[in-house]
Amino acid sequence: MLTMKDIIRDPDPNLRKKAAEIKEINQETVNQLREMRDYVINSQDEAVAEKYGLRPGVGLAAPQIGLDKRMTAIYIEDEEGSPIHDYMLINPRVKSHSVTETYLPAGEGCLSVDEDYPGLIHRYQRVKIKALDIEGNEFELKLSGVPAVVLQHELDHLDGILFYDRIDKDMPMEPKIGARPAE
Ligand code: UDB
Ligand code: ZN
Repeated sequence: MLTMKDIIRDPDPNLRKKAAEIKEINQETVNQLREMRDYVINSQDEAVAEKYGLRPGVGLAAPQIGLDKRMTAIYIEDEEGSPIHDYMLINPRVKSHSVTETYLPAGEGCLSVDEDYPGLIHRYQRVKIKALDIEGNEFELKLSGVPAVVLQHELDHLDGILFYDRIDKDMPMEPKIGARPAE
């Protein structure tokens, strides 16, 4: 089971590399991706999170556990605790996105970043990606708003980008023209 000690922290150089495409989806890769999903699910279970000291997360990318692989798990529950977004993505790539941008009004954090970086991170309001599932089948995923923000945050990890790289140094709290807060 993955815990916080498995999650590598900024400024570890592994977080700054472009992760490698997955050539063959073998059992080891599938197991690793399932473990990543399990981390996110466990971390949102109050009892489990408390017991193991897990920081509640909505997504985790392979480079965050030191793996040089383009894969990520996202798991988001609604208010009642039912999963509304539950994805394991292999070799995800953006096919198209909106012109409109969005942002989380409270800014972002990261399981791999212990420091606070106040400021808005502008991301696309809608994104369409293609990815492979654990069986190697290609599928398409269209997300908007908060889940789209989470997805783009995780995709950034695969390219060695951290959220604070995207904060405007001169006007960190200023929404860009036309950008709307994520819902
Ligand atoms: C998170 N959680 O999991 F919009 F209900 C963050 C942490 C770093 C604060 C734990 C989070 O944003 N939860 C959240 C957000 C919402 C609504 C809600 C819960 N990540 C995942 C991460 O670091 N992945 O690499 C950071 C998020 C910042 C924006 C998207 C992902
Ligand atoms: Zn992150």
